[in-house]
Amino acid sequence: MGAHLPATEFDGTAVDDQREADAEAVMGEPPAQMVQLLGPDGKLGLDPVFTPYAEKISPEALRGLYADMAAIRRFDVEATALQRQGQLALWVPLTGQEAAQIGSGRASQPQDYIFPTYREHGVALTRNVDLAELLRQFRGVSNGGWNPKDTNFHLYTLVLAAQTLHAVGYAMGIQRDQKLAGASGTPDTGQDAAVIAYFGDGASSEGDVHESMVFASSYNAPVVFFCQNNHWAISVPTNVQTRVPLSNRAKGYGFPGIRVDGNDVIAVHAVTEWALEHARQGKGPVLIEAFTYRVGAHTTADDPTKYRQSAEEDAWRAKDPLARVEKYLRSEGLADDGFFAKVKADGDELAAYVRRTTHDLETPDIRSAFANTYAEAHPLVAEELAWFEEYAAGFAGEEPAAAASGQPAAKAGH
Ligand SMILES: Cc1ncc(C[n+]2csc(CCOP(=O)(O)OP(=O)(O)O)c2C)c(N)n1
Ligand SMILES: [Mg+2]
Repeated sequence: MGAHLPATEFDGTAVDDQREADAEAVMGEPPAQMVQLLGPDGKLGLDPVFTPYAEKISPEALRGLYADMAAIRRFDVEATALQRQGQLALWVPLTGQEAAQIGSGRASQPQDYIFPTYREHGVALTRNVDLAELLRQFRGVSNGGWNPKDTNFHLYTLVLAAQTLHAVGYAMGIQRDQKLAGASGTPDTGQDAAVIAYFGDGASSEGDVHESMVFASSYNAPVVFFCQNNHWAISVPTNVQTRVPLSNRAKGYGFPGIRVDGNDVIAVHAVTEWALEHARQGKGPVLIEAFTYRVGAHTTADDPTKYRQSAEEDAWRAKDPLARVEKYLRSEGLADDGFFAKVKADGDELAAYVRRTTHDLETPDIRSAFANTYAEAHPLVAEELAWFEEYAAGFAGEEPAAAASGQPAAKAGH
């Protein structure tokens, strides 16, 4: 007797591969097919279901997808530098995942509602979130940073997978609004809205994901579960999270699961558009597993050299999501040097804007926390504010900043 589990979370990857193969053989499951249209060689392939969706992307839109990916990569470099210079408490890099995020975000419609994790900066860009606002939380000057009602892009959720439940609840709300609108005969402006719930390979092990998929399936909720399998949950590799391809899990809940090349922006866009359409038409949820890779560290507080090989990183760099679009655009004569130079200049301008704005972000008056605790005045909050005012008065005569905040400069960890 005795379970043959890896001795540590880093050990026994080969054992895990074998277990996955055994599990698939026992269940008669073929390995998940991966939808790929634009390969690392920059050549466009065909897919019976998704090519018609890819064909809807005009040359101009494809240049736009490239420009978005380049902009968010440049932003990522700038935010990492700002953290290293002490201007941000923490940064969560997205490099490597640009296609998964830009492709899916650009496939969404303005009326859709997006629930991100904490790494979806690329999706934020597609939803017109001001990227300087996005840094507020990472500077420790806000618990959120932007108003989700303006963009239908929810605040970042750091509690793994919690947002998948919120997303399904929201999707079920859309259904009920539609029903009410139908009964009263009033047009419902959000009628064809759908929801996307982002989560990671590690988060897929959380009970919240299971619960949200059961509810979504039972109620046929208009939600797309978008799992970015970036192969790592901090130091834990995906094959410890699951013995089968993550996309196969959808079968157990009774809805479609699709594995897509997460480094192929065309395929991601096509698959997400298909899935959102499916959800909008009342056909229920879809799980998309975007097969991608976190090229950088988990956060600026992490050192991946402690738990993974550089050869693995190099192999994934060769599948870079931007390089293949550049190859395609150039070989098809759809973009020239002037286009790529403009993209670079725009990226530098964005970086300069973000840097300037971050330096200008002021530490908020802590009294705003009391004001925003409840919608209406509350005696306990008033009592605590009075205590704080007395405490802050003890700093009278000191630096105004210290007196106003009554606390040392914020530090954050993750
Ligand atoms: C409920 C919960 N447990 C643990 C953590 C600590 N934690 C933060 S990120 C992370 C790994 C998440 O990995 P994954 O879901 O694959 O997303 P990725 O960071 O790779 O994008 C962990 C364990 C947390 N934030 N929330
Ligand atoms: Mg991960």
